[in-house]
Amino acid sequence: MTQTLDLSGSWSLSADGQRDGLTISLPGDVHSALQAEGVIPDPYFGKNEALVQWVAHKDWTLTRSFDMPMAPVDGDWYLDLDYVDTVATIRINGVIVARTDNCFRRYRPDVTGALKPGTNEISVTLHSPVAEGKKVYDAQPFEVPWLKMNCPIPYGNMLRKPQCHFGWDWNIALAPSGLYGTIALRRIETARIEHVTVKQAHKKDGSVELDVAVTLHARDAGQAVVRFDLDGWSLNRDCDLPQGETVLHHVFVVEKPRLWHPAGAGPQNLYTLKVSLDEETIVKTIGLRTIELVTDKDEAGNRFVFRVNGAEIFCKGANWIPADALFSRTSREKTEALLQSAVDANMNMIRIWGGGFYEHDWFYDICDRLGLMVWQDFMFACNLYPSTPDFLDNVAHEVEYQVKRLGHHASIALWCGDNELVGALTWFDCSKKDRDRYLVSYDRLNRTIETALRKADADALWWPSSPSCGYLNFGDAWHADGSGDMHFWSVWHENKSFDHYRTVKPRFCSEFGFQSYTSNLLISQFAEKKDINIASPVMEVHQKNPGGNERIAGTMFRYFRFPQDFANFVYLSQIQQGLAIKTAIDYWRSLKPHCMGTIIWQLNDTWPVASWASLDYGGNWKAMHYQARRFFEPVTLVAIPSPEGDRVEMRMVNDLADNIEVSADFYTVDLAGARHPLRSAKATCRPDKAMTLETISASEIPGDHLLFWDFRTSAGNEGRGHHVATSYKTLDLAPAGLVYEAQAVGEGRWRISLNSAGLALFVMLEADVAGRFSDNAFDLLAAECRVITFTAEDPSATPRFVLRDLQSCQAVE
Ligand code: BMA
Repeated sequence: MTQTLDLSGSWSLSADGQRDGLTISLPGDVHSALQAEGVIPDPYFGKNEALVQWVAHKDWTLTRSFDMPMAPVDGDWYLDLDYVDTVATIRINGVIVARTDNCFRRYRPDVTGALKPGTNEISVTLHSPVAEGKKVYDAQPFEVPWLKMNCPIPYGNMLRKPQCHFGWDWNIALAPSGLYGTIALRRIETARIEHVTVKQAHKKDGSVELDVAVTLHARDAGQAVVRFDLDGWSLNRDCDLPQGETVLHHVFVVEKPRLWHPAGAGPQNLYTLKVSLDEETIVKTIGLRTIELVTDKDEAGNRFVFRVNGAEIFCKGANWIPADALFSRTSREKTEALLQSAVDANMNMIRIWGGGFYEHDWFYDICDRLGLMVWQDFMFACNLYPSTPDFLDNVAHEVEYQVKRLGHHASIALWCGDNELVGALTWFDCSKKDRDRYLVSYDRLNRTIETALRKADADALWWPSSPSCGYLNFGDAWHADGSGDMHFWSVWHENKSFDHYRTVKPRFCSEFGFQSYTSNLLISQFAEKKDINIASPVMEVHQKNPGGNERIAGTMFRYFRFPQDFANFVYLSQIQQGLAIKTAIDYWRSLKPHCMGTIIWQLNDTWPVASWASLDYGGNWKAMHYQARRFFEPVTLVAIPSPEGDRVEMRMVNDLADNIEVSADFYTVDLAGARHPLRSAKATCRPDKAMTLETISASEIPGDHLLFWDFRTSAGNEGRGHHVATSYKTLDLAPAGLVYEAQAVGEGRWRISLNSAGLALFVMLEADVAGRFSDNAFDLLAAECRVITFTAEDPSATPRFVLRDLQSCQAVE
């Protein structure tokens, strides 16, 4: 007998004043449907964002019919819904069966009474988020403002909906609506499975007890057989079910567990857990591991370290924002490619930032498989929020549902209360004037989240907010570096020099970033030739941080000679971004174990925009991502100049559990690209430590020379770095005589050999089609040759390449 009627697929779409016959494909969003129907232009192109603002001011009704397979309607039926964005009224045959107001909850209304034999009609009215937000706003007992600089569309903080939908300093403001998850009718035989949660207890003898808890919901009392299966090891449990919810436990004992490890620390072993009842089967992948957040006191304050399977892990990663501003443009494959890029650049953690979504189940499955630890924020960001009883009740349900849904994932490392809500208390007049009220209001929300988390999973790791100096500590974690996690924004948002990264010693930096322009290839897809100018209105629409373009250009004046044209400006902005972030990461990694985490703001983009991302919208690597793969290598050698500028300390950084031998040749390079040897050094870096290999005195580096080093490690990697004592703009670089030859070596693959006659810094090849280079943004000295490959995304593409380096990008007479 049919148990499930999947209602995804084509629905009709209508709104007041719109023509008949529009359709939408579910799961999907309204804007994408309207674009596909030719009602609106591509919102990402040119200045179209402004032209599509009306969409968020309307109510959109989606309808379809379906046939009940039996007459009369037999048994009990419910509607299974998640990711409903957001305030919606759902009707079956004209009867209201559900009203939803939280995109982050699941809804399972009983609809038996509304169904009829034969053809039925279901409709979902997605109410205007602006109008619905305003209703909640008007009902607040006191002013609850949002950050207008980020969110040009108002009232987002009133709704449980991704906060970046209302605009952000990297996002297009569309306030989209849609249904992005399951929409299905299901029949309950005896009962349905509400949740499957898992607790793991690692015993002294090395075994693991896996306590599987199944929550069943029975509409009427009855009997059921529940089947548990762990990697083929299975058993059936007969049980009597009273009406309502019953929790059933089964404990598997895994005698010789194969443990799950974060990327770089060991294999990602996974077990498959299946729980079945009648025709319903829930499948979860389980990684066995212990995880702790170590916050012991020390001289500087309190540590902030993740310990996995007993080993302290230095977290290297980036912040994750939604995969796209519009859901219909996302796909599992595209998201997987972005996460794979994170791991390819030696990252082991992502932070799912609190202004987006709790991601789909499969997202975390990918993270489990890739060994990417997930720092999971609860979805609150940069605003003040209501603390009325109905709002808090809604939040408590959201937290309970999400923690029960996701808590079993080995990748989930931490649950964090919110993004920057403590800071937000200082951003508004009302909360500055009456901090008592707003702090208490904040604490009510924060306490609600913590309590609901603990109720759903007593063992989950909890951190109250990001950034936070610690539990019930409402200090300034943007500048205080002794305890907790830090968001260090002084270089970007306060216009401090790159050196300023070396004035703080974070315990764990969960946000720091520097913007660059998105690559020329993408710009050519949203801008016409006439708009190709750094200050054109189209480019300004594609820059959401007020003053962002000035900051990029102003920083260039500080460090570089100005680029000769727009395309080179884009290139140099990316090199500059990589340099800024490398300065921070090299220093903070060299401080380990004082600092134990560096999470870059941000990994990805939601649309083509100038931003802090290291990946372009669509997933191509910007210069910084190639650099990140190098500066995040498990073993590396970094240059830390002294504040006085009289010496450069060369520090070995080892994230591995073994002694690693590092050997390096130090030399200076003149502006013609010739090497002048200084000396060599070799030493062992102890497991999981940073140690000094050598100190080079500034007096050893002649004027107009750069310090260079080549290193090799017993871990099998090698690398090169350089240090410029002054700034790049002081160097009278000569044309490097750089040439390349590209040769097709198979479907969409190109072998490119590069030759340099002189000194070529930050050599970067660009293609006019999407794809990835085996390496990029590296240095070549006189008479050096390097071979790299390019793999095009579309194997039939015939790319054209452009080659740039620091000298060639600069303005000429
Ligand atoms: C942060 C984040 C985001 C923002 C970013 C860049 O602090 O939490 O809100 O996009 O800065 O300004």
